Amino acid sequence: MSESLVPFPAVPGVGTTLEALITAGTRGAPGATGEFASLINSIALAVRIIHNRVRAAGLAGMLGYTGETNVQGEEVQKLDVIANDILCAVLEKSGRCAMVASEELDEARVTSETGKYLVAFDPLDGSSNIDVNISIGTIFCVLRAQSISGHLAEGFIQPGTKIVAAGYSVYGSSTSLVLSTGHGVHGFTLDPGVGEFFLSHPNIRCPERGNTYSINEGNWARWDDPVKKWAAWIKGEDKALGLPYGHRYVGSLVADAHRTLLKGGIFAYPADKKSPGGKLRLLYEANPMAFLFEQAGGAATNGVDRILDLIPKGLHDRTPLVIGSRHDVATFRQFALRER
Ligand code: FDP
Repeated sequence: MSESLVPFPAVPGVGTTLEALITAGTRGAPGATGEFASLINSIALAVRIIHNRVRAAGLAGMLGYTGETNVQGEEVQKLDVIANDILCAVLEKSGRCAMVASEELDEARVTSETGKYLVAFDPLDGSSNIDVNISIGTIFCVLRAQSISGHLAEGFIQPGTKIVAAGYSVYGSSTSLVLSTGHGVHGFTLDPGVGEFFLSHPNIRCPERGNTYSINEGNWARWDDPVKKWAAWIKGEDKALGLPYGHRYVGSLVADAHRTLLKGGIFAYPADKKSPGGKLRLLYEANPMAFLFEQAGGAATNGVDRILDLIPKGLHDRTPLVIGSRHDVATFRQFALRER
């Protein structure tokens, strides 16, 4: 049995730190070496450092663009680079991570010859919200290091079903870290004075059905008919069906996903005429979120098919993404299938 497959203790107490829970969760597991716990604690350390930089960004000249564009052709913000460098440096120092893949790196990068794990991340999600002080975050997932045909980087090219842990942080009114190692989902809140993540949301469950939908309505003209029909339906008046749903859209995946995970409802970034393959990245945005939503009893599809079953072709593949309450994701799917 792998050390990552050990459940968290059943009744985590008040004042429980992330580090204590992770360590207790892996202690005593057959074959446990503490490497997985150490890796997760390193990611939490990187998140705490990024939190610190985000909080001071307006004062320390860290806002604005670098003048570069990333592999996706998007303008790179200074904080994107800072967050990426922090994660790479901390994971390299940990010695537990063989390779990293990042939104900000064209290719996967070797970080340790001996590491047992691969980590894919979006170091600072919601870049367009950085300069206007709206919630942003970090998204990551952990896979086992394996070389495919002698290429370690190919280990990233696996379906999301192979993920052993995933999480995201939100740098919002507080800084939270939501994490799953495959045994449910737990939320932690940073006490900035103490510098520790404390368990604040044990065993998060995404409600079976919600009353909020989250989508960039400004893309209406670019959507296919099924998406237009679904969007018209969900904001139509029908008391018996619980309609209309309210609309919320922050424009940072971490923030929109976090609200949807806790309160239920649906977040959708479908394919459209501008982004025919979808906008969000499969390996380090859609897959980690899909893993978390499924672990919390919710669902995640590309509109029709399960996200975690998709086989990536490259590190920076994009996909349409529909996540949320099972009922709401299933209803979206019915609209999508009707016109096939
Ligand atoms: P951003 O463009 O600000 O980097 O990761 C991409 C992302 O943000 C997500 O965080 C967010 O959900 C989405 O794109 C927002 O896209 P739109 O501005 O097109 O709505």
